[in-house]
Amino acid sequence: MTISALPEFETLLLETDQHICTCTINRPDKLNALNGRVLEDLEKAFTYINEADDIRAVILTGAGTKAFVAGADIKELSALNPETGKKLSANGQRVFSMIEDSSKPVVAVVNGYALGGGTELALSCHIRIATENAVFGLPEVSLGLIPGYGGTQRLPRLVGKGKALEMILSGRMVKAREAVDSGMANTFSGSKEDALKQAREMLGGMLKHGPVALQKAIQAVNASDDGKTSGLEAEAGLFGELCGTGDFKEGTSAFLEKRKPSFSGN
Ligand code: DAK
Repeated sequence: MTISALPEFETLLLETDQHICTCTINRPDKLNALNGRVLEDLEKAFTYINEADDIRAVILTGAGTKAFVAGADIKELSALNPETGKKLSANGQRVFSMIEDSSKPVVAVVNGYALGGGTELALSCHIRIATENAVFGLPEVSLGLIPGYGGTQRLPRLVGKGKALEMILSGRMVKAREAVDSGMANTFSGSKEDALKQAREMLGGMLKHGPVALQKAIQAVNASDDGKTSGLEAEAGLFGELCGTGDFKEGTSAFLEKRKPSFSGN
């Protein structure tokens, strides 16, 4: 699919520039809290992004400078019962897994509060850049809940079980430097503008490489989280698939012929 016009959403803004799509969660008056509509829009947006040939990478951020996402919408949460709670959790998990499994690199620019579902959303992205005012945290226990959008699984993989339990059981807020030191965020920048610039530069560097290799690298790393298949088995299978691609032939030939590769994505 090639891009004609970007789709429009009630709660998201999509813009593309040089094959990088910036997806902004846009409920600034509620600090971009995740309600059902945001989840629905995210699912549609990522379905579109994953299929759009002209989009090769994504930046996910929140509108304004105060919050990335201040959590699941507490008004909606308060009305849940066991049945609707389980359904909402499964629904959110599906959307967040779709982001994690995207074949295109997804960088979260975490600008301000990323609490509860906001931290969980950032954790489902491939890379996190925190602004200097970023605040992460999983305060669900303070609402009598536990993280319901994958936080109990993704956080320990990044920071280790002990640190994850300490954060989840205390519900305490973690500032940008601690987030980077613990491995929760990859790096931090000053302002949101600086972080967006850094994300674009980082993605620009990645996009010089063959798209198939980027896609398989994401798949292989994600396979290490999957209890069903052996990550090493998945890596070997994906490596083998890459050896049959034009990008592999072009990358190796370009090196041997001392020229820059020109990847076609096949
Ligand atoms: N939900 C709804 N509205 C929110 C919100 C939220 N999470 N966070 C902020 N807002 C709204 C405020 O109500 C306020 O709206 P108005 O009163 O102006 O109409 C507006 O955003 C501005 O917020 P504040 O006036 O509170 O702003 P402050 O600067 O004073 O404070 C703050 C910023 C981020 C410290 C504060 O807003 C705050 O504490 N927000 C709540 C943070 C939080 O606890 N988030 C929820 C985490 S728990 C599950 C699925 C998912 C989850 C769990 C289970 N299953 C289905 C099982 C996930 C849970 C969570 O995310």
